[in-house]
Amino acid sequence: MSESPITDEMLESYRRDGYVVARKLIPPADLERLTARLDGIIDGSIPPAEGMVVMKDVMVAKGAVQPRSRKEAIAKIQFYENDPVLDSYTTHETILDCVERFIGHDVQTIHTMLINKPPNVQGHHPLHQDLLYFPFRPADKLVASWTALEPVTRENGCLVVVPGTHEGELLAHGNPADIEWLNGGYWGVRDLGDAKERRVHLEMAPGDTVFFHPVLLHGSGRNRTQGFRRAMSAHYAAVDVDWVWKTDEIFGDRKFRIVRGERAGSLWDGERGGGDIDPLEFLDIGLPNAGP
Ligand SMILES: O=C(O)CCC(=O)C(=O)O
Repeated sequence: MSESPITDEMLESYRRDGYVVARKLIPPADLERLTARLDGIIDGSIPPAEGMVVMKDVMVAKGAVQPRSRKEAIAKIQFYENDPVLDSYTTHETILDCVERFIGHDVQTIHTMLINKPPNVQGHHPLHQDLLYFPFRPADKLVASWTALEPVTRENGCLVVVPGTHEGELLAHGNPADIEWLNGGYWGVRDLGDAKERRVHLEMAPGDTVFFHPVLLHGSGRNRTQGFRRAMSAHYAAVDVDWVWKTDEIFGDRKFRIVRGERAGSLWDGERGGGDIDPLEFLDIGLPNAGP
């Protein structure tokens, strides 16, 4: 069996810090295929696959910024799993070899996303915890992969992480003060304590991939350049996780695909809903039944 790209040392650092960066994990030829496909979807020459959500930046949508191209207008693509080229990232053998090291051999994918941070918009992502968005537990059986498609720097809004925060609890999130200029769902942790002072900026080269725990506090800065900051991500969970939210209404019939292990190729068939947790308990944005 070939050696995993995640060495024992890297695994130890993931367990200690809640994240680890694997340098040059995705080869240039694969990155080129992914970015060409993304370019085509963004410029409109490739129609979005079924279920794919191509989102404008909110400042563009509200007319506060005039984009000079379609590429400058689009902030994010969610749910790319029905696009075979983009989805080759989710099922990339090298990514899955890494994911296995963090959460075990039987793996399902639970979310897919691409972020195209254009210039001239607010576009930062407040410090948050991804567990807010997922009904599965235990948290240790979830992991995100996030790959730089081009150079990612402090100037263009790299990811920031707060090492060790994955040892904590899921915290209350809310709207940041500038929510008017941030896209829907960009919630931030309400009480950050000294987390901001402990931030680490993850500058990355194309193909570098960070794996992080769903309780890790992380976010990203504004793109202060006139270029783009594009990254691709997927979230994974072990197959034997439990659904702990009371409801299954938020995700409806979203399909959770098993991509590695004995049942690869089938869908997660655990019971949805009926847990103890109301996801809105952690989201104080004035929604009905959010908060106390
Ligand atoms: O790519 C970014 O700028 C932020 C991504 C992020 O925070 C996330 O995937 O949870």
